[in-house]
Amino acid sequence: MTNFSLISKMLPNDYVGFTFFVGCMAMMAASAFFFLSLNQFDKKWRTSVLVSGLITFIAAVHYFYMKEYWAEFGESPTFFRYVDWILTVPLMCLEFYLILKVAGAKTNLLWKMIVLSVIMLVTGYLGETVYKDAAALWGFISGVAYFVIVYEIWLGSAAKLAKAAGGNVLAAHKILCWFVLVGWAIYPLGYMLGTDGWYTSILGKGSVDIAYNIADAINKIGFGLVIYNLAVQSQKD
Ligand SMILES: *C/C=C(C)/C=C/C=C(C)/C=C/C1=C(C)CCCC1(C)C
Repeated sequence: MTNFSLISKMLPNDYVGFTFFVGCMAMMAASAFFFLSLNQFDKKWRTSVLVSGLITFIAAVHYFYMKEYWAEFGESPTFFRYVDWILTVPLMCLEFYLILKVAGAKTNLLWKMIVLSVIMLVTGYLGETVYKDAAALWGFISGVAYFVIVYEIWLGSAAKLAKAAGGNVLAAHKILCWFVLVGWAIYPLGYMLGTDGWYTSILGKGSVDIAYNIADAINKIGFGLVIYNLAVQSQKD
C-alpha cells in the first residue's frame, strides 16, 4: 500500500501536497534548530527548549506520513493529523506549566489543560470522522473546551501565575496566549472548510489541510521560538 516515492507523485499544481511537503521540511529544520541549541542553556531552561524540539519533531514525522498519504490517496490524512495533535497539544500545555513553575504552578494546572485539550481533540475527531452528520454539534463541544483553555490562560489561574512571575515569563506567557487565541482559532475555521455542506463546495477538497498545515507551522514553530527566546533572555539577566 505505501509507496515511499517522496515527490514523484506530487504534481506541480498540487497546492495541498506542496504545503504538506514544505510543512515537513519546516518542522525538521525547526527541530534541528531547537535540539542543536540545547547545549547553550542551563538545566532550568533545557527541558522547555527540549519540549519545543519534541513538538516540531513529532510533527515532522507525522508530516512525512501525511504528505505520502495525500500523494497516494488524494484524501485528508485525518487519522495521522489527530494522532499528531493528541501528542503535540498536551506538550504545548506542558510548556505553559514549565514556564509558570517559577511562580509555583501545580501539576493540577497541567492536568486540567491536558484534559481540556484531549476533550477538544477527541470531539473534533469524532465530528470529522465517525459522526460527520453531526459535525456542527461535535465542533461546538470541541469549541467549548477550546474556550475554557483560552479562559484559563488569559484570565484563570495560569494568568495569575504569570502575573506573579512577572518579567520575561509574563511577557512570554502573553505571547503564547495570543498564539492560542489567534493561531489556534485557524483550526476551527479549517474544520468548517472540511465539513460537507459548509464551505467545501467553495474552496474544494483539501482546503481543510491547507488551513491546518499553515496553522501548524505558525503555532508549533512560533510557540517553540517564544520559549527559545524566553530561555535566551532569562539567561542574560
Ligand atoms: C500543533 C497542533 C495544534 C496546536 C492543534 C490545535 C488544534 C485545535 C485548537 C483544534 C480545535 C478544534 C476546534 C476548536 C473546533 C473544531 C474541531 C477542532 C479539533 C479543529
